[in-house]
Amino acid sequence: MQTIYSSDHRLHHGVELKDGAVSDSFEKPARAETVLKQVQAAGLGDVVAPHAYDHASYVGAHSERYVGFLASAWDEWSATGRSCQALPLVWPVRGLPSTAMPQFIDGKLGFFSMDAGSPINAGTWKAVSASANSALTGIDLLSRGEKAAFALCRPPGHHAGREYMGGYCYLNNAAIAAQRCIEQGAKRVAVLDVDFHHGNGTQDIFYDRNDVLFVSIHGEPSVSFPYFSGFSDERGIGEGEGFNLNMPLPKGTDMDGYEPVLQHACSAIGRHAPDALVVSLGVDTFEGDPISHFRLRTPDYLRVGELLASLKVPTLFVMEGGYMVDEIGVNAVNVLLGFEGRIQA
Ligand code: Q9C
Ligand code: ZN
Repeated sequence: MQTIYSSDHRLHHGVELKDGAVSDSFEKPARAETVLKQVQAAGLGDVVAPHAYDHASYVGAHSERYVGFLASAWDEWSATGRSCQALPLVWPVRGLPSTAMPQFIDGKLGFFSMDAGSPINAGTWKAVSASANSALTGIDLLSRGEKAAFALCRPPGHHAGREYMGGYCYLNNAAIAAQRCIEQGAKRVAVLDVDFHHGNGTQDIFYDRNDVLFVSIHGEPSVSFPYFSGFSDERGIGEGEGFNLNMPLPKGTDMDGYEPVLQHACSAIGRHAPDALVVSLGVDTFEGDPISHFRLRTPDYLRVGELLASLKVPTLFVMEGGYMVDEIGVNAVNVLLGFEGRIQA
C-alpha cells in the first residue's frame, strides 16, 4: 500500500507539562521519522506527498471558527510580543456562565481546547494542515480504487473535537477523512480507533450521526487520559444512538485480553457494512510505551492487521499515538504488513 507523508511535520514540536514541570513533548518529530524509516525498510510501497486542500475540507468535521482559530492562533499570539509557544491556561468548565468566544487570544486558547497538551508554535499550522491533507489524500487514493493506504500523520488527531484541540491533537485527521468519504458519496463509513487513549474527538464529531460508526478500544477512562469520555454507556445520541461503541479495557491488558475485544469490534463494523474503514492507528498499546498501560507486543500487531483485513473493506490507516520511539515504526508497520497478509513464518 502507499504511504502519504509530508516532512512539514518537523515544523511542529512542542512542550508538555509533565510531573509539574515543562519538558519536551513525547509527541516529537522523531516519531514520524521512525515510522517512515520502517515503511521503507519493510518495502511497504511508495511514499507520496499529500495534495493541497483548502480550509473548507476541514469544515464539516470541525467548525469554521475553530479552523480559523487554528490558522491564525500563532499570529495572534506572537502579535502580543511573546515568542514562546502558545498554551491555554483557563477553561470554560462547568458552572462558568459565558459561552461566548473571547476576543483575545489567551481566552480563545482556552475556549478551543480541552487541555494544555497541544502547544502552538510558528510552524504548527503548516504541520497540522499537512497532516490533515495526508489523510484526505489517503481517502482520494481509496476512491480511485486502492484497497488500502497509510496516512503517516503527525501531529495526531483523534483527541481533537469539532471545536477543540487537546492531547497533542489539532485537526482530527481520521474524522476529516471519514467526512470526505461521506461527502464523496459513501453511504456508511466506520472509524475504528485502536490508540491506547479514547478517541474523544472523533466521538464528539460523529456522536449524533448514523452514517459514521465510531468504535474505540482504549484504557479505562476512570484511570486513563482523557478521563472524561470513553465509558461504555456513551452510545450516541438521537439518530446516532447505537453508532458509538466504546470498549474500555483495564490497565495491563495484553493480547489475550485484547484480541477477543478487537474481534467483537470487527463484528460490529461488519454489521454496519461500511463502504470504507478508517483506522485510527495508535501503537501506544505497546508494552513499552512510556505514557500508556496496555501490554501488546511487537508480533501482536501483525495479528491486529490480519483481523482488520478480514473485514474486506477499503481501509485508510491514519497514524495516531505511540511514544516509544524506537519501536513505533516496527509496530505500526506490522499492522500494515499483517493487513496485507505479509506475515513471515
Ligand atoms: N504526560 C495521543 O496518543 N497526556 N495522545 C498524558 C502524559 C496526554 C495522548 C499525560 C496524552 C495524549 C494521540
Ligand atoms: Zn494515544
